[in-house]
Amino acid sequence: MNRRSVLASGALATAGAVSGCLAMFNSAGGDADDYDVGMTDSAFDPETVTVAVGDTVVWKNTSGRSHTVTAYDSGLPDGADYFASGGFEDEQAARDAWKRGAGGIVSGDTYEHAFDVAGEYEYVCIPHERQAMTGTIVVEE
Ligand SMILES: [Cu+2]
Repeated sequence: MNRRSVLASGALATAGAVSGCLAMFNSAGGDADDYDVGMTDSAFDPETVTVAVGDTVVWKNTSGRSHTVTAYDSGLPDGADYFASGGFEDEQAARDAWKRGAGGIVSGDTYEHAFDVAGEYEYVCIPHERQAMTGTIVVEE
């Protein structure tokens, strides 16, 4: 089941009032929230999300800092597509781009990726790697 962000709609006006509840849900349940993974100053929230094959995961920068969503080359199931905010082909390209200031998700922005291969996906925020800002997406059949 695929799903689209509703950020562009009027839902944004009420998002602040209910944001305390949003993190409890993920896309697998088809809830009317507008993202699956939020971001604090130095963490993905929640760090682990479980979805079904074909689901789209939406990250939203709910902090005031810029972050990246950058998959580890070594953290993907066999046959899975690489993913990174900025649309880079691999981890090195994403890291090189970040040095030039590209690929970040600014405050309030979203990034999304559809997961078509089952397995576990490990990813990191490049600028906050030293603070262990990492996450896992578990994709189930
Ligand atoms: Cu970060």
